[in-house]
Amino acid sequence: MKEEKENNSREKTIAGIATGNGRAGIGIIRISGDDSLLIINKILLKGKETNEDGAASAGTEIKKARYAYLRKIFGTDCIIIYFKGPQSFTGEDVIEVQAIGGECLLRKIYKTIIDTGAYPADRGEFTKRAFFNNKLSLDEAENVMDIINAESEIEIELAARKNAEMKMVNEIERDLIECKSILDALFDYPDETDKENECKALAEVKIRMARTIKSIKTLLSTYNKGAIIKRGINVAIIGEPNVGKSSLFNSILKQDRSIVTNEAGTTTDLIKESIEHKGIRINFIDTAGIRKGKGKIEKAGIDRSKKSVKTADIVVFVNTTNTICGKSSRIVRLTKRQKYIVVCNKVDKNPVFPEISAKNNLNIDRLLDEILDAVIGEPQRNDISIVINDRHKRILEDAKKILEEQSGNIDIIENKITSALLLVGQITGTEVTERTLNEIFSRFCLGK
Ligand SMILES: Nc1nc2c(ncn2[C@@H]2O[C@H](COP(=O)(O)OP(=O)(O)OP(=O)(O)O)[C@@H](O)[C@H]2O)c(=O)[nH]1
Ligand SMILES: [Mg+2]
Repeated sequence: MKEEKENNSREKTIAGIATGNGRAGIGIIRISGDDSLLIINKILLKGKETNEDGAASAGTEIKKARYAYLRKIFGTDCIIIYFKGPQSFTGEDVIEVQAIGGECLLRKIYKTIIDTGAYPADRGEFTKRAFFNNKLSLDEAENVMDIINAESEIEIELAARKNAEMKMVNEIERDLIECKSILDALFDYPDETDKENECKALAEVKIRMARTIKSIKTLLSTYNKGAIIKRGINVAIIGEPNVGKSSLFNSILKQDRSIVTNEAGTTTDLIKESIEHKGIRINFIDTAGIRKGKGKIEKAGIDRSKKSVKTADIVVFVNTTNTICGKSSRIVRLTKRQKYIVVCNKVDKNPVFPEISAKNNLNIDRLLDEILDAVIGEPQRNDISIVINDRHKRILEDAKKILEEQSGNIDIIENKITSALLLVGQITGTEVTERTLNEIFSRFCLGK
């Protein structure tokens, strides 16, 4: 790894637009590497010498680190800050140019920087350099990406609580290292090892391995919940025609999204929209009312309704009475392997069943709370301290598989522990390979 670090093309100075695409008040272009200062000053001085409208800037060079310099580039005000390495994000000399956040302007400044000697940064290259220069650990680098990609508040909270996961993984690594040294002592000093000592050592190793497997299982069990939180909870709204599915959908979204009429069979296709409730994304699907469909279009729509039940995390079954019989019980049967909530709509017409009125927005928030409770569980939701990502899941599954394989032979146990350690090191950063780094950093966007 050390060699890799040295062979890495770190001596190249790189540049990238660090802020997102689209229009914004400000945008930031970042330059990192030994030539950062030289490149920005060339651009600024070029304007001064020629006094042309090209890359024009009046004023002096950038000299002092951590000062905000107001300069003009292409006639627009920019604030330029120089971070002298290693006191910078990447650990190298960094220049940040804060400009007006127009895409065209940012690209024009970026292009000038490249033309003046910088190389376009690869995906995640700034963060990768920060990792190589020990500014970030591997999990902190992954965290940066999780926060960049977060789509709901809860994902940000989860990223902030990542150290709880790392604490557990570090304990696993420590246990495995301890196992390895116990076994190595047996190999290194065979003369001093009698049968009794060997049995004692093996028993200690087995206790630690069992503890490791238990911790791995605990970590793996957090994955599903985390995956649901990341992509949002998928909810299919189903029921007979005209019970008010689309009205409920619109009421939840607080917008007139689906067509609502008093004719049965109004909705013929799936309509999907998401909301955020208590920081968690919920993806709702309005569906065609289920009955013996009349025309081709309605039948195809009903097929889609049925399929959407299968992919949902929970189904909201809309009814207009609180008794489920006949046709409605057939629909409920569709959800037999699924979690479902029955809601009784149109209670404004029939106040005997105090449930939902899509028309009057009655109890909509209660329904949303019930969805969160049923899929994630209210107490757990406040207590989700660890959620592992895809990469960690794959590694831990492999490690668990290796450790769980039965074998009494010391050589094989030692091999298993070594393999498990190599895997766990891909999370903690002690055993990082080029492939791991590429996998992590290629998921970043450009400029990060
Ligand atoms: N009184 C009352 N009427 C409602 C309520 N919710 C929906 N409706 C009416 O019921 C009728 C059918 O509503 P939709 O939302 O189109 O019903 P749907 O289940 O989507 O119907 P399809 O798309 O045909 O399956 C409309 O006339 C709505 O105004 C409610 O809570 N109270
Ligand atoms: Mg409808």
